[in-house]
Amino acid sequence: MSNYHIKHLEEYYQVYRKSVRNPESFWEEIAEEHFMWRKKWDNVLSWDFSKPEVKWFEGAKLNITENCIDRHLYTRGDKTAIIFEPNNPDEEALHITYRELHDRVCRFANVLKENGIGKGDRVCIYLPMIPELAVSVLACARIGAIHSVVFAGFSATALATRIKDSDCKMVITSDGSYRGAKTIDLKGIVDEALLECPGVNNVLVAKRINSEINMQKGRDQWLQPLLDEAYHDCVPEIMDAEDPLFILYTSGSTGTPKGMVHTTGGYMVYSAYTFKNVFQYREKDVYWCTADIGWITGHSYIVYGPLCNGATTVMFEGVPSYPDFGRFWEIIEKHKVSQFYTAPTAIRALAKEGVEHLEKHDLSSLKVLGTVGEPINEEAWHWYDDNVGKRKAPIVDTWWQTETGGIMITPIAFATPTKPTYATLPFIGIQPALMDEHGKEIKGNQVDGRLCIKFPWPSMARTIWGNHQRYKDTYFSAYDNKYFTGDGALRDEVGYYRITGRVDDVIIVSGHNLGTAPIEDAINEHPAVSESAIVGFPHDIKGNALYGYVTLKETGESRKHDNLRKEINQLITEQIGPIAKLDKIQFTNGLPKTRSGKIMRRILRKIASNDTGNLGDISTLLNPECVEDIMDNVL
Ligand code: 6R9
Repeated sequence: MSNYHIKHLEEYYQVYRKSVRNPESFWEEIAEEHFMWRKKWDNVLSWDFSKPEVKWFEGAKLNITENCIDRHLYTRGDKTAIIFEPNNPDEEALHITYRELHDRVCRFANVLKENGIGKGDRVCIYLPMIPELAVSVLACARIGAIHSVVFAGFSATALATRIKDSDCKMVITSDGSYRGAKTIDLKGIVDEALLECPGVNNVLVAKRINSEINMQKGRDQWLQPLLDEAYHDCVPEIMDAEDPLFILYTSGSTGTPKGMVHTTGGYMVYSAYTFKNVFQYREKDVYWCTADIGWITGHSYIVYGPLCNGATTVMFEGVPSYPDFGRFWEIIEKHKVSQFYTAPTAIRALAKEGVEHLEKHDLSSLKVLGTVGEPINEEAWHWYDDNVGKRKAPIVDTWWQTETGGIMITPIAFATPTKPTYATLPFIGIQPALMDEHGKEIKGNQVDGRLCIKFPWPSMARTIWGNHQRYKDTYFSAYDNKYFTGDGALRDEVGYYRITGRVDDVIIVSGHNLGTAPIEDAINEHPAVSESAIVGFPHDIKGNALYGYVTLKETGESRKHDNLRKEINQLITEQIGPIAKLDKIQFTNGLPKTRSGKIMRRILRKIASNDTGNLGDISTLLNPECVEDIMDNVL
């Protein structure tokens, strides 16, 4: 029985049973057979969810970039590792072989070292989807520096918060970025962020758009001349399996973003093993994940998972709508993509444009389709299946999180029969549980509850940077001895899971997790605003859009509401980024509150979604009278 390339459902069940009956020997076998270690582990797993503390492959020594690059050099040196497809289709795509990738990563690693970066230092990467992004991530890993990639759509304030939280010494950025027909002044954003970050004394700048930018003497350096000068080989730093590999921030329901810390050995094993099995990657395949490396999907399934398997992975700089809505299909045809992994929000946006764009392109290379980021609605699922996969390519609806590091509940392509809107079965080694509100596990099928995981898996985040207590409180305190995901789920009659969405105050807009608190904080900074509450409401393309209820300080505010709306969205854009802008802003005289003063978002959510048939008991509210007023003025 092969643990890789599981071929049918029965084999899945066999391997699954093996993986949960004896997780340690199962993962030990995978780790031994498929990876390169400088020293084997003393102990496969030790764990205690009450602390919480989890260690995989303790005592083992490795460097993940040797697994992603060096070990392929003999057998796949001339194979393309990364295909870079630029924003502008007239610019030539770049094919970077494994040998070239080795050269680029080593040079970059040497530049980092020459600039004082060493093992354990944090480096913030704020780059568009250009090759330097993947290369800088790997260069950090090569020398044991901890990368913290910040999505290049975040604002200066959001960037500064993240740089400061993990005390980054260096920022890697570019002069600017292309986004469809627009350019974005990334370096300007970095300059603004760094006004607040005295700890950063080194900025490396990649040239992408050739714009005039400010280079601060003694701090900023152009990257390319340094790379040209650098030596083309770099001995990898030998890391412990439990040494941190990266920090990646994710929004919480309250407070500041959480810097999830992922470690080296377990993350490598799990991201690589899931990649190969879920997508059934074969040697000649070209795999394309449309995510940005600024999100966990890009970390695990553009960079680490594919490269560890010696795959060819596509990096796309642009957007699905530029120069027109046929761009994705054009790229699939051009590079003969076999596995295509995208988000429901992109599928809905493309479906809205009709099928004429699709019909112009040959998509016959596609074997497997994937989705991730939010629940996929039935209509979008069928559109994807009928028009993109022509009902021949299985759809893997992969549920997972920044915190989980890798795919957790998913079909395995060709092995697991798919079912629209269902993420289907737990991946090998994953032990889900559905919990009721009293903290009891709900057994059996045809049930729903809150989704927890009962047993550690290799790529789980180990802590929140600088705040282990928050890690414990957020994920391990709701239920005894279980990891709580924040999602609700149901289990159907055959044991398939369907994720029903967040049960906390995180709202997923176009696949981006947004916490309500930071957005409300931004709004409340407007001098005219007294209080605000944000909820999600269904949106055709984005999945959810944001609806804000805002109360103003003086009744009879003389300024025009439309101006206020603009100013509020401007504040949000400055503090978080344009992805968090509100679609609708309703000014109200009050917000419904419990007697303990908590805003009842549940009611506001129903009103915003036009679902006011059953608002539940509102008589216990502190101010039930405001509900009617809000309903009368709903937008
Ligand atoms: C990988 C990623 C995590 C949250 C997660 C859930 C939602 C992700 C999903 C899905 C339904 C899927 N989510 N995949 N919901 N079906 N296939 O997206 O990580 O950005 O941390 O988001 O996204 O709510 O809890 P992250």
